[in-house]
Amino acid sequence: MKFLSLAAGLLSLAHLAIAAPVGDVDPEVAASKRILELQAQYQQNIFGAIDNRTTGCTAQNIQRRKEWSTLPKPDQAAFIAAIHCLNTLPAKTPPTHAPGARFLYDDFIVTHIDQTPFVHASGLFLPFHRHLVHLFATALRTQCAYQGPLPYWDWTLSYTDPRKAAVFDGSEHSLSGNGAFIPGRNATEIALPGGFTWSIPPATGGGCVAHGPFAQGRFEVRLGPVGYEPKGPQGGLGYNPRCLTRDLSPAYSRGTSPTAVTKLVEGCGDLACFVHEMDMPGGVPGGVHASGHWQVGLDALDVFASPSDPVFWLHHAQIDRMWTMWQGLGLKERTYQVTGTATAANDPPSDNVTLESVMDFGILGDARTIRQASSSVDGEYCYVYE
Ligand SMILES: *[C@@H]1O[C@H](CO)[C@@H](O)[C@H](O)[C@H]1NC(C)=O
Ligand SMILES: *[C@@H]1O[C@H](CO)[C@@H](O)[C@H](O)[C@H]1NC(C)=O
Ligand SMILES: *[C@@H]1O[C@H](CO)[C@@H](O)[C@H](O)[C@H]1NC(C)=O
Ligand SMILES: [Cu+2]
Repeated sequence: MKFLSLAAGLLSLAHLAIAAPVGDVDPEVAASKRILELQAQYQQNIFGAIDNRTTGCTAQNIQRRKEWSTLPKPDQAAFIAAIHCLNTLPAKTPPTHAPGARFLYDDFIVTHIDQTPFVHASGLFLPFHRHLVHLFATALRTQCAYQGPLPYWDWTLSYTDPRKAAVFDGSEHSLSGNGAFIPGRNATEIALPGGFTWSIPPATGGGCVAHGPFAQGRFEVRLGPVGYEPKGPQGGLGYNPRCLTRDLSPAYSRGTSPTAVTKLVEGCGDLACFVHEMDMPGGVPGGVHASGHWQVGLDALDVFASPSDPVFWLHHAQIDRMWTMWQGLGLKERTYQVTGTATAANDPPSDNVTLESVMDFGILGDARTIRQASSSVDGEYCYVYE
């Protein structure tokens, strides 16, 4: 691991030297441009692979996932309405397992809580979350008649301050904005996979989300917290109704800068580097995955129950976009790579994963192997990021 991170560091230094020539080119501006080029190359490779197909996933039927701000306004409204809809249909989770699960939306949180010890900081992280996002997208469509593209949140666009993100502008066409500012709060000590804790200092909010579709009174969080105090009853599976809270943090949004993305997507030649760079760049917790959660704050900080905040789905679509782009820049060699073990931070120790390693989705659906979740166009998935 040490050797890998050193190698990754050297690679990324080499990259910076090329991307920031003598002069005053802002490396973040250069990296933003580079991401567009990488995105175009990835798309070209994907369409090159499926162009001649007449069955399965074809250039005609492929679903296009879009950045929130480019989603047409009626689709934004329909997406928000579909999330509210999932919060009115009855849960399938038996009350004996999770007495706090009342609605279909909660089923997703329960599976995420139950699987957290296996699917974070492990070889199952990327494939598990890809399939979870797919199941969520499928539920929006089949249970709640959402017809539009699945949105993602490109946090590089607002890396200087998440309060500038379209997804958080607080309007009826956003996922609501910041939590109300509460002065004098303490840091939140969060439990990370593998028995680590991490201290998240207070930022610009801290209270209930006050405006928009998920404001207090219009949206309820019921499960958790599991990953910080005060914890919810019954290991976070009990009934703990409360408002959605956020604490948007410009300190942590720096972790999702354009250069963080080019380092990850362009700087890594194998999946071991990619996963390490995504979660522990330089051996320190952080990276674009954690920084996406930490810049939102509070409910989103809970490694177990973070799907409570609807932005979870857009963040994880963006994480999946990173993996999909990386795979798409080397489809043949990269699509079916695996790395890591099947437990968080390998605690307790477990075997290295293989393509046949199985992931459990609880009440949401049948188990899947890593192989089944590896390609965005060869198996049951058929989507491209625009
Ligand atoms: C698709 O078909 C064209 C025309 O027949 C051919 O030139 C090209 O090599 C094919 N591409 C793939 C990926 O099979
Ligand atoms: C902050 O933490 C201290 C020490 O644990 C505690 O005494 C204090 O009440 C806390 N303040 C708030 C606002 O929770
Ligand atoms: C698991 O993978 C690591 C990293 O590739 C390797 O060093 C180790 O030998 C593997 N363990 C087993 C039991 O195969
Ligand atoms: Cu997760």
